[in-house]
Amino acid sequence: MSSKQTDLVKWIDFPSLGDHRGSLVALEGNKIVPFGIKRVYYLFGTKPEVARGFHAHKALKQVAICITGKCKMLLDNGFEQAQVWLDSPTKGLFINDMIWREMHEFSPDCVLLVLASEHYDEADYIRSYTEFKELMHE
Ligand code: T46
Repeated sequence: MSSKQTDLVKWIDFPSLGDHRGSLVALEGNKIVPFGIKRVYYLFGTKPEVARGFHAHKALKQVAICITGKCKMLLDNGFEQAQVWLDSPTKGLFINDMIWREMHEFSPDCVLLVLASEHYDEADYIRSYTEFKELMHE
């Protein structure tokens, strides 16, 4: 394994604090979420035939959670790929830095919540797959 190659699929199981009224999941930075949370955003109104992502981040770490519905996440560390379904509000997918990601096959009801370790910074994006592969293999 190259020193740059990171594990692709890392799930975090969130405890569900349920009672007769329903369920509740609490997400705390630097506890169950393995970084301080600086930003939260969510995708909704997505379309099954419209894929998103197609980039990597130089430094950003994220946890993605499908609160409702489902979508397929493709992850690529420059050496291997994995595809997983995000389909549970009690499971988070940790996405490390320098991982290419694509989101496909959103269900019409999908709400994808993302917790991010940094504020938004377009300069942190690598939007060329060729450049990403070159960086991972140099
Ligand atoms: C990621 C996947 C899972 C902002 O202004 N602030 C933000 O915090 C974000 C995330 C986006 N934007 C702007 C940038 C674009 O003009 O919102 C627009 C859509 O963003 P983008 O095309 O990057 O969206 P996705 O769905 O391709 O990717 C997003 C995140 O950007 C990315 O970090 O990992 O969701």
